[in-house]
Amino acid sequence: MATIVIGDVHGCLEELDELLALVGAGHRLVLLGDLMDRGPDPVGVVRRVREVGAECVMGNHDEKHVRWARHEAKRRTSPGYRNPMPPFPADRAAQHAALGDEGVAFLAALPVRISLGGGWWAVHGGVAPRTEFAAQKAATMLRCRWIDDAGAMIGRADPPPGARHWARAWGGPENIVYGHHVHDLAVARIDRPVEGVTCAGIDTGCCFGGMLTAFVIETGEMIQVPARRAYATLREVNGEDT
Ligand SMILES: [Mn+2]
Repeated sequence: MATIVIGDVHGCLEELDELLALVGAGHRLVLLGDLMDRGPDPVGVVRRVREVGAECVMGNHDEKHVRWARHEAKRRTSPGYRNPMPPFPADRAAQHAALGDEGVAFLAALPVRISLGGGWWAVHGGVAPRTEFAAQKAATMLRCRWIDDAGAMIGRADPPPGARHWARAWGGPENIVYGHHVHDLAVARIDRPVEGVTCAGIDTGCCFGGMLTAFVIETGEMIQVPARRAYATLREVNGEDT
């Protein structure tokens, strides 16, 4: 039995099913979140993840559906309350409706980090390099991409000149596998920021026509399935956090 981590699925159910068939049964499966949005069947992806008994960390897109549901529930019980979030576009709203209360409850219960053994942890986005792993904030683990010279997360969409990706500065000792940031549409990114510490970025942009990537913790092997097609355009994706 291996521990196999799967990158951002974003509704790409056919590719997920192909990858699960390649991987085979009997392994510990951990998804990196962002099951929702962009691809054709996010609700089917949520169903499949539950069917196969996979674990999953929460992604920022999953969290957004949870937050939307909470605001809408409050609005229904308090007619004067206004949902402060920008409305979902029509396709996203339809996916949200199809998710239902039970699907929202499933997403709401997802942890923001999962221990994988062997000194490895899974998070969706990243960590702030000068903060110890146990003290990382949920918002950072959900969304971090770029950091400033002090090692703090840069919250803005477009990184200022000189910003670095957090994985190039993480001091460990934990090894971290993450999604969220598409470094490349084909090749997963491996950083070894300090001796003995590995960060593996395995979101290879399946929903943008790239690859769905699985990473085997024990061996470092990557198992990939190409996207059937591009379901969304990559424009600004690495700066878009909403
Ligand atoms: Mn994300």
